[in-house]
Amino acid sequence: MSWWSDGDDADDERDYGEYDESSVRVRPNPKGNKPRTKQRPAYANAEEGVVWTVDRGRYGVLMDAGTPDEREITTARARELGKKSVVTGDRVGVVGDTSGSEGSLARIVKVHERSTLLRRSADDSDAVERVIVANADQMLIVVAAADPEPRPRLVDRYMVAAFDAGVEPILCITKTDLADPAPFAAHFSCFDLRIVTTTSTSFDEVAPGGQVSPALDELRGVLDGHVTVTVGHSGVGKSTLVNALTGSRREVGVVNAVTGRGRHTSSSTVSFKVPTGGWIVDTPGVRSFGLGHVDPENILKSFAAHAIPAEGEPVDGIPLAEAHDWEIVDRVEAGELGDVGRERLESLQSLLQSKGGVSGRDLAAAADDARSDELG
Ligand SMILES: Nc1nc2c(ncn2[C@@H]2O[C@H](COP(=O)(O)OP(=O)(O)OP(=O)(O)O)[C@@H](O)[C@H]2O)c(=O)[nH]1
Ligand SMILES: [Mg+2]
Repeated sequence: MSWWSDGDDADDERDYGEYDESSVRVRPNPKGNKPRTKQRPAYANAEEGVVWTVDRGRYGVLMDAGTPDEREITTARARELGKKSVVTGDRVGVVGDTSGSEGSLARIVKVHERSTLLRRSADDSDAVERVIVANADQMLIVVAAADPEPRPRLVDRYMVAAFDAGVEPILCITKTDLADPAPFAAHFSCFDLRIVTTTSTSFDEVAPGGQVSPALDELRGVLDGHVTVTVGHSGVGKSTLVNALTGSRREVGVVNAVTGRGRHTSSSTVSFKVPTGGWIVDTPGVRSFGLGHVDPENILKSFAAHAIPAEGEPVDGIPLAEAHDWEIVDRVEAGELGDVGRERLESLQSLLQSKGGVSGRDLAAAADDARSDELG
């Protein structure tokens, strides 16, 4: 179940800098000759590739992507990388036998700076993070309209993780043949959040009536030009979706009729190229998605930044995105984002509480204090 244990210990961005090429240690040289830089020759010869999967200490790397020489090779991590983790999506420098021929094993000697890093922790009070994927710019939050039952608060969690990572969240509601997705989608109507829906017929390339499935077409449009990581509970249909979009053959599981839970069918994180453009990363479903590593201050800020006021002008003329945390609480309470906004705020406040950070009550008290300051 602990799919991340296939890879390396998660590290954080502080560690990251320590193993950067620029910080190769150069010993002082009393003779004043050129400094000794043991590793430089290896780095200079390194060829560039992208990690597409991590499996038990071996890293699948795609070389020369998009050229006639495109090939998948198997690599291991060079010792020089120290504790630095290598995760799916990493852009890496590779040396050794990069032919990809049977039995060949090359070495990753360099991990390039990441544009984004999506992580989670085991639980909200645990600051140790697990890295899920590097360099993704979109997160497809996959929930099923039914079987398993969707939970709005889990989507809130994913959105917070996405905002924290600098990744754009998109909600995908699958299995709309089993239930109407509209009531679930309505929970997020106060957000500037793109929502796509799919049914089992979305995956028959040609939908009944002879046209290419509009849902699949829309999804391809969403993915084109992006690296998109799927997240969601086991059994929601992530692998089904990835298979339909890319022609991959990821195993799909069944949802237990009694518990309504998936079987944790996928156990590794794998990227696939979408033939019409972009990359999609299939991840294993996890039971919890801890946010112990997220700065509590970012939680309400990202909420405000993506909120769409329910009606007209903001109550006090200042856009919610520019309001203080306590002001957001006040204004949502005043109905600026409707009932849906209040429900979302409550969810985020309980998230803050479970992180042991600022509680909703603290914020409400701050709002009261600020109000009485203003009054007198
Ligand atoms: N009715 C219906 N079933 C679907 C749909 N999409 C997927 N399924 C079924 O849902 C089950 C689980 O699908 P998977 O793709 O394995 O789910 P997953 O999210 O990859 O699950 P994990 O790998 O365990 O995280 C399979 O039996 C699929 O056939 C859909 O749109 N409608
Ligand atoms: Mg799967």
